[in-house]
Amino acid sequence: MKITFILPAIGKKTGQKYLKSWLMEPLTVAVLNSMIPDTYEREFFDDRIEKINYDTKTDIVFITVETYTAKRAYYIASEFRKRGKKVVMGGYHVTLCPEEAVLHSDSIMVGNADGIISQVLNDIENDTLQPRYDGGACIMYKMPDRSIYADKMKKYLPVSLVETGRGCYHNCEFCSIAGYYKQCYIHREVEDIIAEIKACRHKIFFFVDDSIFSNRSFAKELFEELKKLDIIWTTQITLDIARDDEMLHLMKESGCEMVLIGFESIESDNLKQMNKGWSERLGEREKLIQKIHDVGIGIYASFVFGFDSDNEDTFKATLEFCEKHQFFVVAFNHLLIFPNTKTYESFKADGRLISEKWWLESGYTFGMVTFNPKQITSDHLRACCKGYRKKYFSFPSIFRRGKTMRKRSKGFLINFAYWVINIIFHFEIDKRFGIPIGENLEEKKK
Ligand code: B12
Ligand code: SF4
Repeated sequence: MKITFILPAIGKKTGQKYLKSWLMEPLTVAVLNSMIPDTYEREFFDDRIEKINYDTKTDIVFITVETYTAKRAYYIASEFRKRGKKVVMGGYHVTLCPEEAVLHSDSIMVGNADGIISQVLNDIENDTLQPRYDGGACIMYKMPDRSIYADKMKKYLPVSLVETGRGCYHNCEFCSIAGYYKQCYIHREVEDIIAEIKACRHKIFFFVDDSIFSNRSFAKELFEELKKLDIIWTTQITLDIARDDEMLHLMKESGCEMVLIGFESIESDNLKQMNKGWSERLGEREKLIQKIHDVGIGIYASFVFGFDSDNEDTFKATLEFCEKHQFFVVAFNHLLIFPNTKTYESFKADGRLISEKWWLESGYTFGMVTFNPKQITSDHLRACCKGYRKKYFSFPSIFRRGKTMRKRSKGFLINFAYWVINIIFHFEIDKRFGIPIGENLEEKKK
């Protein structure tokens, strides 16, 4: 029995390569691969870097689907199905939009595969594949099997992705994690995580968790163990962690050099609108940021624009805020209305969606705003996201921040990473905006 894994790409501009900053190792595939018994043959096509052989001899095709890759995933599925192959889909988009994914596959899996994949495999072997499986929220694997993409490692950024837990206790209305995990949080065993880290190739780690501090005693235990390893790491956090001095120092001592914080907005009304008012209630935002910087940890600050209080003044104020704090990097994204989130339902009910299924729309490109904002036009919102990103990633700003970075952390690797990442982001702004979703992926050279 042979399984073919596919990671579909978002899209690319004609003749151009896939966006470099998106080229991280596909942990999802390594995790799924680890759940397949040794007796199975397997292969993997990473649509971002190579052509898919639709004529490959295989018994079953496993496709992982995100909202941005759904259009491409459905195309790939149709090519395999035309050739008589069975297709199973899973992942974020399938979980959020099962009624759509089911139309394009022989079977779908909603939720995590960990506890249910063996049943799917049994059903495939017995020719009793069900149209839908529900894996719920769980995390049960020990060691992802990265051998599935060992031959492609050179194409990926030199960062190892490791998952320590899943889910998040918060319930921000625009967030797919909230839609998928419904405010639950689960984590792996510390000893399994440490064994995995030791087996990884790179010294820089991205813990892909959305909320590693949901269980603080687990986080502390993990960081104490990380201290014994010579690695540097980053993860996503919420600002409240900066209130815990002991935790902050432990993070730094264990190798944390940068954290990603979803500030989302500096406007209180926006935060209330997205049900992230709690982040403002923390108060002392400036003081907490300063504390993180003082221990020598950089911040990747992420903002979302397009909520009801936003206009160009919000962009100006946000840029000033970011320049003041000299963040490592920033993301100025427009609000993405992901399906099956509360934001989706409320914008739909108010008749503000320009397209209800933007992810499948022909002509939809990356950066296009798919709803009507209250205070500015959708085109203006898009132009501001691009324009203000350009200001932050202008060379004078990169140099200014580079000097501050050097004072904040003496580590060679993190300072080197600062320059590489900022320069990549500088050149990627024009490349990123306008990428046609699901297009140009059959080109010979990727
Ligand atoms: C690492 C990461 C990235 C990396 C690279 C990802 C990659 N594919 O290589 C970077 C930083 C580049 C990135 C970029 C982006 N990302 Co991202 N990313 C993540 C993150 C943090 C971890 C993904 C991961 O590895 N998870 C671990 C694996 C094991 O979990 P999993 O994928 O859920 O898989 C399990 C199940 O879903 C299921 N399953 C999955 N696939 C399949 C397939 C089959 C057949 C079966 C049976 C089961 C199954 O089984 C698995 C095991 O239980 C997630 C959030 C998260 N915590 O998951 C966001 C996330 C996936 N990203 C997201 C987004 C929006 C983006 C961007 C569009 C952001 C942007 N504006 O630029 C880009 C798009 C990049 C791209 N797709 O090429 C969203 C997607 C939302 C959605 N509705 O689709 C997420 C969920 C974040 C969020 N908070 O909303 N991302
Ligand atoms: S805190 Fe972050 S991961 Fe958690 S629900 Fe809010 S946006 Fe999503």
